[in-house]
Amino acid sequence: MSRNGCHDAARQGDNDRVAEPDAPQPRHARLTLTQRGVRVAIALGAAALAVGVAATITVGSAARPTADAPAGSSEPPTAAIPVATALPAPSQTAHVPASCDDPGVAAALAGGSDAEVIAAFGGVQAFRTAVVTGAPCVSLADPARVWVVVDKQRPLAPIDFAPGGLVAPEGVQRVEDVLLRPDAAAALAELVAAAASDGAGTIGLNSAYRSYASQQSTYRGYVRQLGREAADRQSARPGYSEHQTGLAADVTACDPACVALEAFGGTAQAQWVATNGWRFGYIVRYDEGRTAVTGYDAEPWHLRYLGTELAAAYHDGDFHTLEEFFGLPAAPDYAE
Ligand code: DAL
Ligand code: ZN
Repeated sequence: MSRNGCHDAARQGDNDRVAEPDAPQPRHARLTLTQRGVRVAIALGAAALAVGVAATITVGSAARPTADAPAGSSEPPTAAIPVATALPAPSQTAHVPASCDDPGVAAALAGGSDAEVIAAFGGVQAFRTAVVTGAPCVSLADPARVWVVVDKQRPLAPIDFAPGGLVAPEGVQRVEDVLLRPDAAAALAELVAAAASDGAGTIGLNSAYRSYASQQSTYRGYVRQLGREAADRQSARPGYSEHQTGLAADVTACDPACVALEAFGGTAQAQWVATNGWRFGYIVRYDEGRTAVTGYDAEPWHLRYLGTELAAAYHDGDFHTLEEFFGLPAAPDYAE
C-alpha cells in the first residue's frame, strides 16, 4: 500500500469520498516585497515594532490565544521554538497601521476580498501584526477566509463546513477527480507550470478538498491500520483537516507516473515546491521538525494556500508553522 490513493487498500469501500486522501503507510516570483506598493512598504516599517513583540513568542504556555481561538492547549510543548526575527527596521516615514476601528477595514471586512482586507489594514505586515496582537475583527476561525487556521485545537466551524465553487486546477495532472477553491486552484496551476518551466519536472495533484464525511473515512482507515496514536500524527480527525477548507493540496511528482506521497520528499519537485511555493501563495504546512507545534509528522507534499501576500510574509519571516506566524498556541494534541 502507499499514500498514493489509488493503491491504498485502506480506502477501498470509501464510497462517499470526494478525493482519495493521504493514504496510510508506508511512511511516508510572482510579486516581490518591493513590488507590493508604497503602502505596504510604509506599513512594513510601522509594523516592525509591533511584530517584534510577536517574534519573542515561544510556543506553549507563553503564547496566548486570540479572541476567536477555541479552548487553548492544556499541554505545553516540549521545547520553545524560535520564531522569525528578520523584520525591517522602523521607517522614518512610517504611519500607524489601520485598526479594527478604521472604516476602511470595516468596509473591507464587510464586503471585500481577502486581499482588500489585508490592504485596508495597511499591508500584510500590518495585517499580521493586527492578528498577532488580537485584533477582534479578524477571525482566524472563519473557514471562508484565506487566513483560516485549522489545527488540532481549532476545528472547522461549523464542523461540517463545505466551501462553495470548487474547481479543478487547469492543466494539472490529477491522481483522482479532486477539486480546490478557485483561488487556490488558479495558483496551483501557475505553480505547476512554473515548476515545469524551471525544469523541476511535473507536479501532479493527489488529494485536495475532502468533505467531513470523506475525512471521516480517511481517518478511520488510518486508525484501522496504524492504531489511533500513530494515525493522529498522519491524518486529521474529521472536522480538523485543512483539506475541508478547499485550501490544501497534496502534490506529487509525476514523471511520468505519479509517485506515492511518501516518496515525494526526495524528488526535485519537492525541493522546488519547498523553495518556490510561497511565490504562488502556497506554504508547506507540516514542515520537518515541527511536530511539537502541528501535531503531525512532516508532510512535504501537503501545501496550504495562503494567498501570495501572506505566503510571502511567511517565507520572508522564515516561519515554519502557521501557529507561529499568527502567534497561536502550539496544537500538538486534541483538546479531548
Ligand atoms: N494529513 C493531514 C494532516 C490531514 O489529514 O489533513
Ligand atoms: Zn494533505
